[in-house]
Order: sequence, then structure tokens, then C-alpha cells
Amino acid sequence: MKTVNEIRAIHDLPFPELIYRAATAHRENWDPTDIQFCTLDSIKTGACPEDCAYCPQSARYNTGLKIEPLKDVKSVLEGAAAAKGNGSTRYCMGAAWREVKDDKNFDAVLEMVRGVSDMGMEVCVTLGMLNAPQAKRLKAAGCKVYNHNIDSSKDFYETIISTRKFDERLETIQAVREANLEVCCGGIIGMGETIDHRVHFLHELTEMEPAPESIPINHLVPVEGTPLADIPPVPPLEFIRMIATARILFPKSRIRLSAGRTAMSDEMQALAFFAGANSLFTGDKLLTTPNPGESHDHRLLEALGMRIEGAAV
Ligand code: SAM
Ligand code: DTB
Ligand code: SF4
Repeated sequence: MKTVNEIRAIHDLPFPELIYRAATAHRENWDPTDIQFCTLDSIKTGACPEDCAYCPQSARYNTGLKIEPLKDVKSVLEGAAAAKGNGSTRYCMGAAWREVKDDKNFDAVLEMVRGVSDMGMEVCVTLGMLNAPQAKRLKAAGCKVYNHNIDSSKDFYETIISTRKFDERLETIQAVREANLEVCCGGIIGMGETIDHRVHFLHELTEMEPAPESIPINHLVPVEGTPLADIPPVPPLEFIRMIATARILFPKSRIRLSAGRTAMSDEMQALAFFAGANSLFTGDKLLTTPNPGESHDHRLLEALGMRIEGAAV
């Protein structure tokens, strides 16, 4: 287990040393030419009671978002079939809920999970807080992974969200583990946090036993109407340092280059791959904000001589 100071020392390494170490850890555990393509589907959009300062889906902020109730099972399964056709091997369904309730909506989500899993794709869901029995029902329906981010260090987290505690995030992650689901847990860079906050965020992840199987590193997508709308972007090299440090700390986890790619150059994304990122969300849209789109991602991988993981050769 590394201390906060040891993690800071890795983060601050001279850039060539940092990237070399990250790329070495990457190729010892993964095929560095492969990138996993995942598709996101917002199955319930907006009107969320939480006040997460970055989030366009919070009911507290006027972001002009079109609110949509839970989608019907059939349309979700059609979306999943199309994503599979475009090379995605993981389908991730997200709902703007504070928490899962034991109601007919959860029954419908379980049906979606069953349907997508029957198509042979890995199923991931992110539905807010949940308890161990609910996590077990997801697992029984064929869900593989639950996404629940800690988003930042405990200190910083509590300045961006007031409607729940950091420790409640950890409790949900515990319930997910108890159900033998894989954990997908990461955070957002660029909310105005310091480098020390970022290092504490990574340290918090290292305290999870076992480590999350998947770690999404999101770059804040600043959305008009949210309190974080005017935060300036993180310098690209600072963002790459986070990817590389995460790869060194978690050599066997997937490091997912998540939100914020539309504002990144191809060169920056390539550098993120060399620093160890090996998964991304493909498609024109994340949950509610834009994403580069299939054709862009196919061209980028082709230009780099890289491949979609699991795609027919
Ligand atoms: N409501 C559930 C929750 O909070 O866990 C699931 C959906 S929530 C949208 C999933 C994650 O999306 C958040 O934890 C955050 O990391 C990310 N996210 C939301 N808005 C974002 C933004 N504007 N930029 C970057 N990431 C964002
Ligand atoms: C994660 O860490 N990033 C994804 C996924 N998990 C669910 C969501 C990003 C959302 C970005 C803002 C939006 O599109 O609403
Ligand atoms: Fe709701 Fe999740 Fe957005 Fe927070 S991040 S406002 S909990 S949808």
C-alpha cells in the first residue's frame, strides 16, 4: 500500500520517466494496441434530486436538459443491439437517480440487464446508491459491473456535493462487492481541485480491497447552468499525469478515458493511450453531453494502428 507522499512522488516524476513506467505496467498486463469500446445509454435522464455541482442532470440547475422518464425495455435492447454492431463489448446503462428503490422501475432495469447480458455483452449499470440485496438482484440478472464514482478526494467531494456524504459512496461500493459484482469507480479531473486533492483521490482508490476492476477518469465537461460551468480546462499534460499515475497504481485495472474527449485533441488521446488508458465510451453522446462519435474513434484507432478489443480481425 502506498502512502499519499509516495503517490505524489509518482505523479510528479519527470514526464518521460512517468510515461515509461506507466507504459511498462500497461504492456505487462494488457495488449497495449487494444482499446475496449463501451457504449453508454442514459435510461433515465435529468430531474435528479442530488446537487452534484458538475452535473447537468441535477434538478437544482437550469441546464435546459430534456427530462426523460425511464425508457422502455424494448428501446434499450434495440440500442444495445446497435452498439454491439458497432464493436462495443460493454453496455453501460445510467439513471439519474439518487438511489435505487424496490419498485417497478428497478424491475424494468433488471429486465434490461437480462436482455443485454443475453446478447453476450458485458453489462454495467450506474443507478446511484444501492443496498446489498439490490446489488445481488442485479448480479442474478446478469449484471457484471456497477459504476459508482468517488469523483474526488473526500475533502474536495464535500465542497461539490451537499446532498450526500463521501462515506455513503463507500457504503454503496461495499454493497456492490458483497454481491460479487465488479466495481467501476473513478472520478472527475478539472473541477477546480488541487493536485493534492487528485493525489488523495487516487490514494482513496488504493485503499479499496480489492482494487476497482475499472477506473474511469473523466475530464469535467463544463455545462452551462451548473455551478462549475466556468471552470477553465485542466492543462492536457496534467490530465495525462493522472492517467499515467492511475495506470502505475492499478496495473491490472481498466483505465477508462471517459467524459471530456470532445475537447481533447487526437494527440492528447493518443498520449492517454500510451500512458495506459485502455477503454473509452464510444458514440455521439455520453449520458447527456457530446462525445466524438464512432467514425472519429474508428479513424483515430486506425491512424494509431490500434484495434478495438474483442473485434473480429
Ligand atoms: N446518478 C448516479 C451517480 O451519481 O452515481 C449515476 C450517474 S452519474 C451521471 C455518473 C458519473 O458521471 C458521476 O459520478 C460523474 O463522475 C460523471 N459526470 C457527471 N457529470 C459530469 C460532467 N459534467 N463532466 C464529467 N463527468 C461527469
Ligand atoms: C463515468 O465515470 N462516466 C460516465 C459513466 N461513468 C456513467 C458518465 C459521464 C457523464 C458525463 C456527463 C453527461 O454526459 O451527462
Ligand atoms: Fe444525480 Fe448522479 Fe448527476 Fe449527482 S451525478 S446529480 S446523483 S445523476
